[in-house]
Amino acid sequence: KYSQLKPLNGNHHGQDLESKLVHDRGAFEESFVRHVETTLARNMYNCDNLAAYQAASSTVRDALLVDWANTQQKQTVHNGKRVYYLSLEFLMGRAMDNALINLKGRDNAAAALSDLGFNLEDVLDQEPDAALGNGGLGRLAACFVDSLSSKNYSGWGYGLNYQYGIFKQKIIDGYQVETPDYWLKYSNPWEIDRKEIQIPVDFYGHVYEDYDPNSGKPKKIWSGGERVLAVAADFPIPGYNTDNTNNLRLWNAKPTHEFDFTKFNAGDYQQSVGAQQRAESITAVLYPNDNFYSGKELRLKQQYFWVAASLHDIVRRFKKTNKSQWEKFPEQVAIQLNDTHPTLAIVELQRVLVDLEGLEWDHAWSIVTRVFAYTNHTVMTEALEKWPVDLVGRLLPRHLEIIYDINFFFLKDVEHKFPDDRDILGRVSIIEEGNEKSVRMAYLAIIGSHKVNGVAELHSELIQTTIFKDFVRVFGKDRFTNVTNGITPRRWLRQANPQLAKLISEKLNDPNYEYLTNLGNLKKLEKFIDDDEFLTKWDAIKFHNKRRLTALVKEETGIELDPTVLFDVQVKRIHEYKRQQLNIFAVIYRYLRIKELLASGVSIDEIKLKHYISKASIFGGKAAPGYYMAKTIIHLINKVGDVVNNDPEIGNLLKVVFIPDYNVSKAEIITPASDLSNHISTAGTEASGTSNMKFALNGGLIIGTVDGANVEITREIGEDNIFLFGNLSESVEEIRHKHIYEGVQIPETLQKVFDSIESGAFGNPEEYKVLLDGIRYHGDHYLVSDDFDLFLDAHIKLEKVFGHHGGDASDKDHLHRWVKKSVLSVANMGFFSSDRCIDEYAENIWNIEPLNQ
Ligand code: T68
Repeated sequence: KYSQLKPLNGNHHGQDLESKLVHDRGAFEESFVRHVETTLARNMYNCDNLAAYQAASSTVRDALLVDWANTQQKQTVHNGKRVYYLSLEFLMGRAMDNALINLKGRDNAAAALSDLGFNLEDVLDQEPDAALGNGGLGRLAACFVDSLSSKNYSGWGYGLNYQYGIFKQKIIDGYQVETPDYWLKYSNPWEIDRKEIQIPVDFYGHVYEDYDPNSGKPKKIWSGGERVLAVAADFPIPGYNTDNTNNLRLWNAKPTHEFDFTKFNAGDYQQSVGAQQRAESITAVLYPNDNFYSGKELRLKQQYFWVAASLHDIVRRFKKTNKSQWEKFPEQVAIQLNDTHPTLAIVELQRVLVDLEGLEWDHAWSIVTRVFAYTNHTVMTEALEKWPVDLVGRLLPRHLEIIYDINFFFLKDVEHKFPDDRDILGRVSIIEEGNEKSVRMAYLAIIGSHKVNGVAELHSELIQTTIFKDFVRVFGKDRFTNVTNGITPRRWLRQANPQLAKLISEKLNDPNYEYLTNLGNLKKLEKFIDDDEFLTKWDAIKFHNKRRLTALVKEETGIELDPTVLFDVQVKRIHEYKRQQLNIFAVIYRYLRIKELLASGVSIDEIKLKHYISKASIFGGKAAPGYYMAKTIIHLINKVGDVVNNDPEIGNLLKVVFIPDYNVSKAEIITPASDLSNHISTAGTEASGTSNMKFALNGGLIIGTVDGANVEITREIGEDNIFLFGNLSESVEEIRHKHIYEGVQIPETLQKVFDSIESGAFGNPEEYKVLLDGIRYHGDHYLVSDDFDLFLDAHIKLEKVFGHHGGDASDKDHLHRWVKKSVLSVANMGFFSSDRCIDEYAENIWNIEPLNQ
């Protein structure tokens, strides 16, 4: 049947329709009006911005669907290897602007909407963020699906369609308050319901042994106790400058309506319906922890539900063309595990092959290990998943048996390889013994994969020398590799910073923005490093973007920022290891010093000239709802803001703002507006970081530690264009040890800060006791005391460079010193395109090639 399918030649009705909707003003308008009248059942006289967004996005969606259907057909006909990216999080943000950019239909849509009396920007602003992720890990997945499509790979994403994304953050009296993110309040035009794709997923129950009537051999049968349906919702992922439009499939949990009438007598009717209804709770909500394992049963249920449905779908697609030729499976399928969250997929595939398809254990296992690869995103022990054996055994009895078997055969090999090392067996066992036995998911992921990668060079080195070092001995160095993270320049340059993207396209003589898929071309900007006019334009764009952020800050917080001052930004999840506390302590120190100078009779103007430049410290980020310390840090930042911003002596010399509810669409405003951003994690803790890349690509300079991808960013853009400070990762363990055995030394500068906090300058000092005591008395695990003065010094140095910026315009050399660093950053950021990541994964891990258009 499939051999009869012919690739489409592009001249059929669908392609015409797609092209028209996106590129023809009249066609766009006609479709828009039709959607208002039919899809929305409204009329043009009753069409507000929200309705306009829905009608416009339905129009763009119609265009996308044509490419999407053609892509699926092309990929089916080609019958090549596909990659499946399994991620519990896809932090997509808004879809419409991105789709318009990738389809090159933005100008047409703007013109058409304007004809109809709407402003494109206002219409785009109506779209709720698809916030199905926490932070870097989820956003990485979103960048990767964009690159898979843009670089013409056949690559699908598989995840969950949470009804509630990451919570919305409100700041009330300086405290974080969480409210639910019911993002599907209005129908979602980007989601194509695939109600016909329903996959049953079982939980609980028991395992028994039976005989296979064909082979006469014993065989294990799992009889599940609870069944839930996985129903597909598809999201088309358009590529940039290509028709290739891949699929992101997110599962919804639905009740089966298969009632067990024998169990439920008439009186239990109510209860039985209730139990069915609870099926939907599996995909109700995203767990809001970033870099932290919390071990909830519902989370494990989510993981298995998603993994079982996705694998079933993948296997079904394989069997349609290949029947049971399992040897071909690894030639047709590559599966990337985004962290350990989908590790059960390894066990599930082994179960499908052995229990359901009747393959021998070893044969099945050799297939499994050729299919999977695992990406690690952290070395921090509190984030490593370890599920209690009891829980796994109850929820997934057959899977636990298989895990034990995998472990048995693995340990046998290890024993054979290291006959004289008894200790290694306990260290590498998938099962951690102890009070509560648990399954170490990372170990299972390594054993079941052919490649394991970290996400930046330093991080990949660290996993091989610390948490996984025994596995390097067991499997050899070749199982481990590095793929440094990247970001999509379509969203993070073209969409977020249209003016800069345009200036670059002009300077590169690249009117079609080809550089967005060949980001190395940015290098050519270096030619203009002494072109005054160019530097002035560059600076003016930054200023424009700062004004845009100023408006957002005013709207969100009521605080008025002066866009000529240094914008010093730290936006990311709030976490002790990311050290927002280090940043806010330094801000407090600055404030105290300014107050001292003022008190000693130095004037504000003199302070500005000789001591401190004017700056605004801009924070944003969510704390996990149960993370008390992170919430305390948010509270402190807000209280410092209250004091500093309302101090009549200070004026624009210092402002402190906390932007509530940091998310992808706010990041698109904040990133292009930063002069300086903070990536100041304790060395060795931030696996990569990706916002560092976004800021540098937008001409913001970085103050950072020698950690994660900062190391490679420095190599690419040059040491002179980044402000590094702090203790190095190789010293961290020793320093921590010293803290514990010899106590922590608080430098005078930091002591001053602690004294002022304890005097009640920022509200009740009791509230900050945990924060201060953690540093003073509980070992200062994140080395705040050790890096504090180094951080202050780095600021003195960088502020000298920023200096008269925005001041004396006749001092062009000085004025442009900062701007030149900004240009050199952007010019050398080509390496950090997620397109480069995807090519590396494709070549070194997945063994797939792009499908020529
Ligand atoms: C981040 N991890 C890393 N985790 O912290 C960051 N964790 O350095 C890296 O750049 C990024 O991954 C991409 O590789 C996370 O974002 C989580 O969000 C997370 C979610 C659930 C459980 C544990």
